[in-house]
Amino acid sequence: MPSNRTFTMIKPDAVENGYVGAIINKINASGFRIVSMKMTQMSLRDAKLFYEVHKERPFFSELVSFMSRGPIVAAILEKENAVDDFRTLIGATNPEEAAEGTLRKQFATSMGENAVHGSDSNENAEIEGAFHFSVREMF
Ligand code: 3AN
Repeated sequence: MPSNRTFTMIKPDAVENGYVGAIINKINASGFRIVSMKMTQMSLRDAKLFYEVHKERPFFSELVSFMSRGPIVAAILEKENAVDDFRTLIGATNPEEAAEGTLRKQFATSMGENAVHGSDSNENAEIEGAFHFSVREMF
């Protein structure tokens, strides 16, 4: 995946709360082009694989059960400096520390249920995008 792309998921809490449209609007308004997008649900096994890097963290089992409890919206986004700019748009992991105007400030409820995922490096963006999309689903 080119380095001007990132991967995101609108997480189960935000889907349940009806925030999908508002989040996509804000992503578009912030200059990201949608390369790939779908609504899908991860199995527990999918979530464990996706978050394998966190498997030793104390919150791992809470994280994977949350991420597999309902549908998500997965997407690949394109923009210059996509990974860093998207991390800025989503805000800090803890919504109480997220800056005004960020997606987590507006839509997240807690550290665990924080509405939106954004890849933390170009390398992970590529791995995570390929986890959810085939090349035929990248436009
Ligand atoms: P970020 O998503 O901001 O990159 P990471 O990579 O540290 O944060 O954590 C991945 C995900 O794990 C977070 N989005 C959040 O859902 C969950 N998480 C992180 N820290 C905690 C925590 N202390 N308690 C519960 N869940 C957490």
